[in-house]
Formats: sequence, C-alpha cells, structure tokens
Amino acid sequence: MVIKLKIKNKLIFAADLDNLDEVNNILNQISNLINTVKIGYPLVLSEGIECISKFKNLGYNVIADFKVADIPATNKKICKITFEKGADAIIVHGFVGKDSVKACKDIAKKMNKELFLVVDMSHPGSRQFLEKNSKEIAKIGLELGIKNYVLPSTKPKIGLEIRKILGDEAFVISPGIGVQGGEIKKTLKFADAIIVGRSIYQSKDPMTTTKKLINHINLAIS
Ligand code: O7M
Repeated sequence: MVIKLKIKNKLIFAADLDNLDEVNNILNQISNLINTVKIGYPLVLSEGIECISKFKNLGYNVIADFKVADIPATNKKICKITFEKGADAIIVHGFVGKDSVKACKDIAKKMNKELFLVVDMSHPGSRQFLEKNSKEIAKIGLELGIKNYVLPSTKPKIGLEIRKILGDEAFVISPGIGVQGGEIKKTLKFADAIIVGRSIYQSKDPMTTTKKLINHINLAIS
C-alpha cells in the first residue's frame, strides 16, 4: 500500500459546509481524532481556494475533492493550481477516459502529490452510467500505475469485486457511511479509510460521534 498521506484513525472528514467558521468549529472539536480533511466545491466556492492553505497551516492533510473531469490540457491546469495552493491530493474522475486521467497523474507525479481516482460512486444515480463502466475505469487506473482510488461504501459487493481488480497494493478511500447507508464493517473489507461528512458535521456532538465512528472502525479491523 503506497500512500504518502498517513490518515489518522482511517477517517477522513468531508468538510462540505459553506462556511469556514462552522468548519473550524467542528475541527476544533475533533482535531485530536482526525488529521485529514476533504474539501470540495461547497466550501471552496463559498470561502475561496485559500481554505486549502488555511487547513494546511493548521496541520491537516488536505484532499481536494474537485472530481476533475475535463480534457487533458484543462485537467492538468486544474491539478497544477490545486497542488500549488497546497493540496496534498486531488480527486479525479475516470469516466472521462485514459488521456484525461493521465494528464492528472503526470502532473501529480511531477509535483510529488497524490491523486485519487473515482471508480464508482455511492448515490443511486451512479447505477445509470458509472457503475456499468467501473471495472474498465479501475483498469485504466492500473494501466496508469495509479495507487489511490475512491470506491462507494453503499456498494460493498462491487467494492470487493473492484478491490480484487486493483489488488492489495491499492489504497482505497470510501464515502457513503452513515447518511447514505454505507456500513463501516462491510466497507473496511475493501477500503483502507472512510470519508464521513454529515454524520459528523450535522451531529449535535461531533466529538462524541467521531469517537463512536473510530470505535466502530477499530472493531471492524480487529
Ligand atoms: O458523509 P456524507 O454523505 O455527508 O458525505 C460524503 C462525502 O463523500 C461528500 O463529500 C461527497 O461529495 C463525497 N462522495 C460521495 O458521497 N459519494 C461518492 O461516490 C464520492 C464522493 C467523494 O468523495 O468522491 C471523491
């Protein structure tokens, strides 16, 4: 398993709020429990791309969830700017095809950063197009030598099937736990870490909720 990011407690916090103060408030409560934050469009479009450096300065690993899905030339620019802003990793879509993914992979390699490839997604609509091609997308990732992947916790059977294709060397992160119905135990049979957003940031007591999640994670892997 080759990954430069060390994800504490196998738990990534999805900071999908549109207000930086609210995110900081949650992080203050869980900062000794997690070290990796996934930020995406809700926060960046509301508060600006500088959120990345703000979280970096607080000591977090930052995964930029921009689900990059454009032509190779544009993909390269998006990744380069995101890495220059301080992101440790960027999330990239595979359905756009090998050349688009390769452009991201090449710039990530050049800048010594990480890339996560989305192979399938967690929401019901993903069955319409993405799921039908997820194995092909996984193969593109393997052909390009990509090590990091995103697989949905709401589809544990498919998760296991794709993990077989990716092999033990792959590092898999998985969203969909909690609100979307995914279960930690089933997910950690194919994933190395989980991504959780609403269950934490909508909780009345984010610290206790996060501790409970970590207990479940530890039970699942023991
Ligand atoms: O725990 P939630 O459901 O509130 O949040 C899950 C997070 O994971 C949220 O940031 C989603 O955008 C993201 N996500 C999915 O929910 N499903 C997917 O298939 C893929 C992602 C994701 O992170 O892609 C990289």
